[in-house]
Amino acid sequence: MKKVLIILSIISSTVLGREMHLVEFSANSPEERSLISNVIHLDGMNGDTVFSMVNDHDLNQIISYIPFLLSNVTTFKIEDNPGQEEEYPQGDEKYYTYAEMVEKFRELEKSYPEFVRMFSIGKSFEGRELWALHLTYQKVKKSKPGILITGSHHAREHLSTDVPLRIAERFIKNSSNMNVQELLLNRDIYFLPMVNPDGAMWDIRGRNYKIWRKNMRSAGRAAYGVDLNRNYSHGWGGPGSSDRAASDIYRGVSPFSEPETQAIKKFVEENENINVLLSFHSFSELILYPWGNTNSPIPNERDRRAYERMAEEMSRWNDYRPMQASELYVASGDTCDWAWADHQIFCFTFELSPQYQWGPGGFYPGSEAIDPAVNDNYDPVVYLINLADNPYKVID
Ligand code: 0X9
Ligand code: ZN
Repeated sequence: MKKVLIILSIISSTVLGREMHLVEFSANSPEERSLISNVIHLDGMNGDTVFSMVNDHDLNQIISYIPFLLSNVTTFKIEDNPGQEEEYPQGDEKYYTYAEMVEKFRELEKSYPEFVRMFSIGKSFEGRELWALHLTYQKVKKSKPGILITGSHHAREHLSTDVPLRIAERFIKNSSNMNVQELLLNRDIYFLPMVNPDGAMWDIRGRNYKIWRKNMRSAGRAAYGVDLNRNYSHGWGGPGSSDRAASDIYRGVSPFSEPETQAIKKFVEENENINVLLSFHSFSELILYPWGNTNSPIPNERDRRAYERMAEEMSRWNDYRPMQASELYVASGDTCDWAWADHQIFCFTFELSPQYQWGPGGFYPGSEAIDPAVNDNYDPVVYLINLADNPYKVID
């Protein structure tokens, strides 16, 4: 019996009793940042200092491979999970849990049946439905250009669920507005606010944040998780991703090895009308576009001009900084590299607010961060919905 208990506590300690380390580096060039992002994932930067919250495994990797860039380490104890309650910690209850999101979808579908439909694109690793909203007048049957807007590939980036969900809600409630009417008649608009519901709900379980990033794929009984934003196919396995399961940028055993990314792949393949994709993440206030896995720009000048113009226009509303994703750091297997390379879908990653916050707090900016982030990003989303018929119209 004792033996069983010891084994169980070892297994659970790999999931529960964790330490996370705030590591600081001095690195002022994209080259130096990419040296770091080859080993771990980066969370924020301020001038020539960058930082990341890493687990034990990743700290060891840093010490082995890039000790010369390391300037400081502060260790945080992640509290053990005291219960099963899937609710946000006190003060943050305004954020949508998975159950609340499903309820909200039901309510919107019921209130606006002519143009709101909820549907699932598949199931997560733990078996949760991956719920999406389809906004379009169902009775108008013609081919319509499509757009997909996603959130929470990464578990701890909860704001990236609330922003698309609340933007969808505002858009629906604005349906008497002429411009919104027009778009509901002429576009297929898809919102998928929680790509990684297992990870997101694990991150809040017991009302304790766990700074969890990946999905909940497990080896035996211990979750190690796959970084869903390293699991797409274009350039999979390249720089800025890891083949080690314990790494926070673990890419999985093969491209699309995860049910969550597989479901997105299948959905996009089945809906060839999707021309634009927006993937919400947090944080740093950035607008990122391909490529992310190489410093080379995308090859065609016309495409590049369209991307740059779109990013510039959107930054006027949200004041986020536009850049090629690899300029932040090089990372392989992300959503946008795949969407662009395999489907010629104009794809942006938005890193939401805050622009900068030292330590783990950037992922948990409190409920007061929700409304400003929704306000800042409503117009960029409507702009992209509009452009889905022909993104090149921004330069033609
Ligand atoms: O590293 C990521 O997956 C994204 N940042 S996050 O802090 N939300 O994890 C950025 C992905 C952008 N793509 C590349 N830099 N390749
Ligand atoms: Zn992210």
